[in-house]
Amino acid sequence: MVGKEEVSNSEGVGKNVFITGVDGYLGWSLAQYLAAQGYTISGIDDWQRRFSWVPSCGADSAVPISPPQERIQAFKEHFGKQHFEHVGPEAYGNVVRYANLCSILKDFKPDVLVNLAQMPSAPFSMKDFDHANATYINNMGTIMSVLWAIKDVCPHVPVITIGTAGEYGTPGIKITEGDVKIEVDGRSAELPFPKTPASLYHATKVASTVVLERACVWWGLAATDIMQGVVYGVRHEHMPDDPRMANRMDFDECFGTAINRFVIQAIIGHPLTVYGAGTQKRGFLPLRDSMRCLQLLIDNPPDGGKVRIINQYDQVYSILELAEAVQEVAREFGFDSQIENVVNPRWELEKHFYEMEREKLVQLGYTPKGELKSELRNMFEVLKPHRERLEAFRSSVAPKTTWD
Ligand code: USQ
Repeated sequence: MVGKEEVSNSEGVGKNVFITGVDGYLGWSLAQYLAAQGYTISGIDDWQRRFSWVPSCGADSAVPISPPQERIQAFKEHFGKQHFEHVGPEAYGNVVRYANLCSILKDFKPDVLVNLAQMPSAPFSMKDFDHANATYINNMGTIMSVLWAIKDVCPHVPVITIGTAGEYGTPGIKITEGDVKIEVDGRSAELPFPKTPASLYHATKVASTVVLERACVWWGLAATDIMQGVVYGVRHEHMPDDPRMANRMDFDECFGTAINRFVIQAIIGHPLTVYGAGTQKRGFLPLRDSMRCLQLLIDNPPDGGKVRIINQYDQVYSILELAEAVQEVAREFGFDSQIENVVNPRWELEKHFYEMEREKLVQLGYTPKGELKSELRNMFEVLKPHRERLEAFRSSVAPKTTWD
């Protein structure tokens, strides 16, 4: 058991961190990352990803994850006094969430709130009206509940929300971190960086950014909005070696993201599905870096009254470069994988300029390492033993959702 006293000398030790979406890919990972270093965690989740969204795509997590109650039990065994408040599927609905959230926040008295409760898939959001509408209602409803609950219960508590680097699209100019400074009639002025979101899902993030920015101005909230790149990986160094604590990792066409999908495709002998020419570029970061960055932002809250925009990624890669790196590492593990340039199902530029400022996290202590191949090796080590299980979900891997 990891005791609270014996762990880290982080500035955050003793902080109460409340996580919405605590059962998800980032949420469950963050809960463990922080608890192992002495933070006290509480969280909430309505389990839609686990019981509804991913199963509706005919898929499941690549690594089996334990039922919620077993997870919570294991968490308590490993980390002691930290606790969870889960909201079950019967509590869907924003009003209920708001009321629940208010009473939980009054009870838990957080020092920081991290909002990860989002439907995070671009293809899922572009399937049809019902999926688009469900995405909109969920993602906007969550940010609404979180901001109003913070305002009404604990307005001095900093809030961190996960936006996405996909809010920017590929604008053809350097993406800055925060406002664009311009000159109007000889005076300097600031405009929000222009956004051209890549999907309806990404558009809900743009809308959330607008609402968050206004909440800071209207109510003086202290908020951080993270424009995060694509996260990959399955573990970090603070996860106990206990299958009950395993983190989910998706690989289906909707909830799997590029690198995670390529690794599973290599393991099950499916061609690596590079969309179009694969020359499109994005910022990527390993799961452990995402956690480290979140910790730095939790430990260093901004002043109230103005939203802090953070660009969060490790390195920029083209999709083809990534597929080739996965192919190379797969060979070390005995998999001979093929790359297939499939017709791009998305509305996106394939040839474009891409440069994104990332200064604020580095100033806070983040060191981007660009250790793609060693992270890939970790992934193959963890995921290779699940090959047989993964085969069963093969039909969920190929892209089917198109933007038109
Ligand atoms: N791609 C492929 N083959 C695949 C899957 C994806 O070539 O099998 C390409 C896509 O066309 C796209 C890129 O990889 O150009 C990234 O796609 P993705 O599915 O890995 O990620 P995306 O839909 O952009 O969204 C994900 C997360 C989101 C996060 C965002 C950061 O779901 O929450 O914030 O990555 S960013 O990509 O910068 O928008």
